[in-house]
Amino acid sequence: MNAVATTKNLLHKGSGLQVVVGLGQSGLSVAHYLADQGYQVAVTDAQAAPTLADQLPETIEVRQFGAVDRELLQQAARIIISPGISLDTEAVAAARRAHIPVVSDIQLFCEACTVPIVAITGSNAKSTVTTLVGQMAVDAGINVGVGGNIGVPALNLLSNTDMALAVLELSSFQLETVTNLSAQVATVLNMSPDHLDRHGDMLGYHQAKHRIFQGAKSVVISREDALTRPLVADNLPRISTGIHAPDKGHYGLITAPDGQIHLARGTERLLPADELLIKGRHNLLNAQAALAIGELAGIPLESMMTTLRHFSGLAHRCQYIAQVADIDYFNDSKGTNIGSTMAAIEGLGAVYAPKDGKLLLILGGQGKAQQFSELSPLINKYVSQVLFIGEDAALIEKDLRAAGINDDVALHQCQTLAGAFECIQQVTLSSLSQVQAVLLSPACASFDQFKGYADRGEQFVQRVHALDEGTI
Ligand code: UMA
Ligand code: ADP
Repeated sequence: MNAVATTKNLLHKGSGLQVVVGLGQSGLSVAHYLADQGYQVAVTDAQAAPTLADQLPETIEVRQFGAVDRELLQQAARIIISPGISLDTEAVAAARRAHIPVVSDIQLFCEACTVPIVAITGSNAKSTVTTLVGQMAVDAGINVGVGGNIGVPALNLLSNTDMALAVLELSSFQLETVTNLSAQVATVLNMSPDHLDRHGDMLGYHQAKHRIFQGAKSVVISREDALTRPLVADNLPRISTGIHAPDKGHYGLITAPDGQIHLARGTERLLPADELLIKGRHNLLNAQAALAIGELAGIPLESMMTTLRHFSGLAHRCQYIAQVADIDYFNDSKGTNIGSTMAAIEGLGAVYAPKDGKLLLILGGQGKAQQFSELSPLINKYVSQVLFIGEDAALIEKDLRAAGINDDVALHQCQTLAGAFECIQQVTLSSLSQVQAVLLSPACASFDQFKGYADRGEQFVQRVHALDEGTI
């Protein structure tokens, strides 16, 4: 289809032409939503034949595929951009220079949504906390919609006309084009480097994330995140979370005289950490965040505590799989950056250290140009065996050695997950290894050897079960 010939005759009717850029899940939801509202809609995508094209409403006739169509964008009254597409894409940048508004599906959602919105972002833990808050709402009898970056496009939630609360996981990509979200509760869970290729630097990444607070009616903030705190207006109702004992009305951790760590609200001990099914200090922070968000959204504490006691976490996130020959196995395949792997080592390391136990860590895959040396101090503290797999295995070992790895930490090049399991069988035969837990937390993308993080995690789990059954 010729872009110029097709688009030059378009008449801007009513609110004008709405151009959807990107035909993935969010683009498709936007196209349906706007067409249903009677808008004149056009769609463009860099792919020549996007697989979702046959799911577009028939009323959408202008479909410019094969490149993001500069000419079409220039005719737009408004551009709705997909999160995976950078604002710096040439055609989009030109439209912005021409003062054509560029928004995301989240902007359309928050303008249309009449029920309170809980908005959750952060570098890590978004899906875990979003799911937990959603489950807390369900268990409290609230008709809740859960969506956003977690996988269900936000606009699809609007089809539930009985929805009383919307819980959204939001990425920095979705937030960079959102104005005045006006969430009932907004939070930035934590910040560590990620997506710098899109945002330029940490400042740009922070700025995108912090848009979540625009117009917020209440906030949950982390006492560990010094950068977020000053950005939140003083007069907003707020609840904080953190690793230390909390002030009145806030959440934190209290260590009892017997050494047991408790989740706490003010001076009230809510639950011993041992009674949570999700393990690791980072998950204690996630539990606090969910409780604080739920409290500000009006969910009763007692009901939330019941949900929390039963929440076993999401697959592939520090997920306990099984105990085989007295060794616990954890699948943290979603640990795809250094920040998440540090949380996993620290969180699980602290569980086994008091029992003189060490971790066996499987690292590696596609390294995304990260500095793996940052992992060395935690490895020295909590890990006795590191097994490397994947494309960047040698590079990761080099980084770790350059930063200094203790002599009592053994490093093994295993190439594949199969190789890693052979190594596990040898290493764990020796009680000298001190290994009490095996942790797959690769700190890398998986696409060199797997279809994605889920495939990598599933293959790990299959091997653990095979080990248990004695079939490998
Ligand atoms: N496209 C272009 N030009 C480009 C890039 C992409 O035309 O330069 C087109 C592709 O050809 C494709 C479409 O855009 O047809 C894909 O759009 P998209 O990448 O925005 O993907 P969606 O299917 O719309 O999914 C998006 C989120 N994806 C991204 O942010 C990359 C999903 O998050 C989200 O679940 C979904 O919307 C519903 O809200 C995924 C994700 O990876 C899980 N998120 C990142 C993360 O978690 O780290 C941020
Ligand atoms: P996201 O949706 O932000 O990617 P997930 O809940 O899917 O977050 O978890 C992604 C990774 O981050 C997993 O490896 C998980 O174990 C780790 N993680 C979970 N909570 C935290 C936290 N509070 N701090 C750091 N890493 C975390």
